Amino acid sequence: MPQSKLDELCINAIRVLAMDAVQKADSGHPGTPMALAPLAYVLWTRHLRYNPANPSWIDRDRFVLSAGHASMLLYSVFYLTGYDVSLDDIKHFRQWESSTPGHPEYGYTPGVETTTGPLGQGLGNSVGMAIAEAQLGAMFNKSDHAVIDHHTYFIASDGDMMEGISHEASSYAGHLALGKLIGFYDDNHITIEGDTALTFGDDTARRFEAYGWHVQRIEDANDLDALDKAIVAAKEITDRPSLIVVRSHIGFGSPNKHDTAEAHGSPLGADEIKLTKEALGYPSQEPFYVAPEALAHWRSMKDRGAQLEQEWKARYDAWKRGYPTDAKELERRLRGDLMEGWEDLIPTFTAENGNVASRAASGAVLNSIAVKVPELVGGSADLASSTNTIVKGAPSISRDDYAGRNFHFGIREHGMGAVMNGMAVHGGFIPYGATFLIFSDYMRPAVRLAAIMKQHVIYVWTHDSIGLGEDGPTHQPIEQLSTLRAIPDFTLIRPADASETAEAWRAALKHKDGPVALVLTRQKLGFIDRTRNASAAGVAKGAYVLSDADGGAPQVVLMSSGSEVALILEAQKKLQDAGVRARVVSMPSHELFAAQSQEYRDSVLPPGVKRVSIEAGHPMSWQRWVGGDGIALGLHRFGASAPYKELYEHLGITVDKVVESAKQLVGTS
Ligand SMILES: Cc1ncc(C[n+]2csc(CCOP(=O)(O)OP(=O)(O)O)c2C)c(N)n1
Repeated sequence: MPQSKLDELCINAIRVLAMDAVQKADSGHPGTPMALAPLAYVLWTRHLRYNPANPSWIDRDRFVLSAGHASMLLYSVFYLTGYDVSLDDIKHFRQWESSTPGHPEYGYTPGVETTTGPLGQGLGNSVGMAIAEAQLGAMFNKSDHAVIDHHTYFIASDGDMMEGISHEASSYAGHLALGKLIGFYDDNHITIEGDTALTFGDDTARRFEAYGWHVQRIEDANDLDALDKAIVAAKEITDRPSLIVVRSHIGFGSPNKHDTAEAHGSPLGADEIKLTKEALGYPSQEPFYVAPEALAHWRSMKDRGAQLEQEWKARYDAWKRGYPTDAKELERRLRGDLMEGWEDLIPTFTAENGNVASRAASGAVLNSIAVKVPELVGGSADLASSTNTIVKGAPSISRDDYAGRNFHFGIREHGMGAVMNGMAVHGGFIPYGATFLIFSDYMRPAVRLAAIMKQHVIYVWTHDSIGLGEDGPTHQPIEQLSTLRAIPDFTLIRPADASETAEAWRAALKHKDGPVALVLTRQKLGFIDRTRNASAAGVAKGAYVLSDADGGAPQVVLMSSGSEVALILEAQKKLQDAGVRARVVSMPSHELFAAQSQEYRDSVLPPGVKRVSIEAGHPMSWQRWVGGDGIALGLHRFGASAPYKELYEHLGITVDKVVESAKQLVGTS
């Protein structure tokens, strides 16, 4: 189909809005929206199934702008097609509390499916979305009804393709043969420092072919017909993901800035915008002008979208009538409600269980509750047997069985994190992903985004300290606990025994507005007798008095988490023998505790009573709780390769150190 005058006006409207918004904001990225305007036009007017009036329609196609800096491409399309994004919002691009932030942010702008900007993440999220679609489809569609049946599209730039995460996610997508995943690679040869020839010689098309993707090439990003045909072909390929490599020219239309790095991330300037509008033959120089006939055509997408959703709704209703139990279950999952009675399945641990590593207790809890939490799906980055994250007897997800709940993410921690985020924002799942705590570093950019988006994902991070022993300093986390605790809207729970581990899972599943990490031991932990100590239910409040001082108000508070709680229990006894009344506080989660009332916090940590904390990690995050006159014991050095009991002794994570510090504070040393 040749480009008509109307097509041209519609496409140039995107270019103009992008140029003008960036110019007004005096910052932003005009070049890529200008280059990709034709692709957006073809996609949003001919292919993408969406309803601007209902951005949360569950069976809509998903679109992810992995090159998040090109956000004006999205915002222009949202305004033009009639999402709840006004021209005024476009004029407030990048301003305080506007719905058009610098990079697309989940929850801020109707239509934005996920937060992007850190390059590569969006690509990873789209793989997760495509997995979620395939899983829900496999679980809920019937031979006569496809109620979950949509595509996931993404646009990736050179930067997305250079980032390592693109390898992890695309390799996994190829392996799973995600046939409804369709990506566009914006091959414009330009990054911030200049021509990609400076640094990037990959044959990206062949790279994706090697992953098992179907790949097409388009030589001219302005060729609507070629774009249209390629998308049609990509949709017809159902046994593999598709990549369409689109040769484009950044800043297209700008006489002096097209094909330059300058067009990437700065306003074109008033003079250049004038020249560009002239060169494009745009009917007006007025900023933010959209020709009425162009807007009318774009806005006809509202009717198209309403009709698409209506047709789907009719199919959905028929399915719901035929399969009411399935419908009830799908609707529950999409609402994010947990199934009634799931908590009854949380096991109770007793002295008979003996000493149990918290990773093993976690595996037992997961396996007990799994049947009543079917939306809890996940796995590990090739550490299933070490992290105890397999649901026994359940099938694994594969290209032949998308309904399998056990995931084998492969040794792709970063990709795993991004896939989990994509699944979570898609809806219908609480994804979990496991690895050693030390390798949380390998997935951290995705973890941070889960927190920014407040997504309900669960990390199972085991081998959580020098307590892992012989594997040595490369595997022993030191700074991880404290630095993870510094992530806003992130909850970390490090349980002290099997009972706290069960409560940690309860808290993790109930905490719906952000990611939760369960931080678990490799080594066995002693059984804490709950008939003599407080109930582990205190985990829900982040910290609780596990064992109070005998014979009067405490003179000192001892605090810890995880494996080191055993040390402070022991220290309490020794102090008592020495005539010092010590309270033992188990603090599995700083964040859950910080969220409690001042009254509760004071009841656990009485003001004026000095405090000692101990944790087999860097003590930075404990300073807040011990205060200026307390002592935070921990590690200021890397660990070492040795049996763990020896390491604790050599590195000073000992009962004696706690006793000594407490005595020092109380003034009896
Ligand atoms: C992980 C990450 N590193 C660095 C950046 C900063 N950055 C933004 S865009 C970009 C590269 C721009 O080149 P390209 O991806 O080709 O985008 P285009 O110029 O085509 O818009 C960089 C380095 C980022 N957003 N994310």
